[in-house]
Amino acid sequence: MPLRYRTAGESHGPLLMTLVEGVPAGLELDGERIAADLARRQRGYGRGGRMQIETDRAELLGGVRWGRTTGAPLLLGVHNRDWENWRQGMSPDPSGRGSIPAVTQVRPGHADLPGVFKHDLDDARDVLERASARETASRVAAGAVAKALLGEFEIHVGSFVTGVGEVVAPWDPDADFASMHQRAEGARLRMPDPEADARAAALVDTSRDRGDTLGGTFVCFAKGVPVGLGTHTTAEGRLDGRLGQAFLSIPAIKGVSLGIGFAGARLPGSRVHDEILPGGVADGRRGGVKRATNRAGGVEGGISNGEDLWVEAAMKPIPTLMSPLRSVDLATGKPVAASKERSDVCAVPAASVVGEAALAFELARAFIEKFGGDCVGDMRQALESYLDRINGRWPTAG
Ligand code: EPS
Repeated sequence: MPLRYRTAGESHGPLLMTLVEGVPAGLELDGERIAADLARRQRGYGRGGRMQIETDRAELLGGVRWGRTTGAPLLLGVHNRDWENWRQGMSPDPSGRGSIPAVTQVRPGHADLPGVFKHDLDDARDVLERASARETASRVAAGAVAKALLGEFEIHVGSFVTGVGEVVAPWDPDADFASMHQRAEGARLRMPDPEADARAAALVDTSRDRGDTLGGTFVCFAKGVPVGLGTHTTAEGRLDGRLGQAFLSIPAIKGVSLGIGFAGARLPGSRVHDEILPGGVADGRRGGVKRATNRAGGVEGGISNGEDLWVEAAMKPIPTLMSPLRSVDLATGKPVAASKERSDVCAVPAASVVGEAALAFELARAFIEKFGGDCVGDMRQALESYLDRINGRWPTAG
């Protein structure tokens, strides 16, 4: 069965639900690990008041018994504490109608305007509640399950922020990603370089004072990915295309590159492609060869090539501005300032944690396609026999 997830629930509704199908049986699932990732998503300098209200935890409501998955669909629920303040405004019961004003002064950059037209609504709250990046808590919960599965096979996912607004930290694509991630964990904006992190924090302060918001860029990576996930044979099976969809479906993500991406388009082939050298790594996941560089980001022809997989994504600034842009009131047709409500100044650090979830989930999906997904033990055997084959075929030359 393919691995997939579905989410439901509104930003200010009672809870966010995540249904994950296709999780193999026999996976030890630690609720604390899921909670830790949910907490990481809540952090970062520039987050708004909502993060003071919430302490996100995922309740395991199905598919896990005595700490282990059973092979049944997983059901996870993240309760919204803020629901207490929205019982009337977000009530499913008609008695709540009119208890809060309709949102009609639609924000440029948010789903408000196209969503109202598409669904024939007269209150953009019916759109924004679901378009809100709050939904990414559900994705992080699903991603934490995927990370637990990948962790069984020594595949580890991490991230770091490479830019916040105009503060861009130079970084080397051949750097040790794990140590970049480690440094990001303790940084205010998840930038591994302390000097850049401090400048980014100062920029967040200035933007807040101006009633403005900031976007940025971040890298997500996976170490230990075996050669051979994804396929060159079909459009929908290509791993790079799938990662593109996974990242671009995260709210506010406007760009994604596999490896050096756009920069590679401006260089000759001799400075882009990663030369193949004899001699694999100790864990033998790339078949007795190694690369001089990793500009491709670990994917060639839609297939993982055994190098670290890495993706850089671009997040636009949050569309809710405290000094609002011009808009039109959909109730009157008159020009107005766009609506404003509690929001973040910058959520790039949070987006990098959501990106980890996107990467982990897509990799876990591709991993299950290749190695089966009924139970962890069968997958382990399938992986071992595959690694024996590729390492036998391509003898390690030292
Ligand atoms: C978010 C929760 C939201 C915002 C933010 C992300 O909470 P509230 O709307 O109650 O303040 O902080 O949402 C947006 C930026 C957006 O555009 O919707 C979260 O949990 O990540």
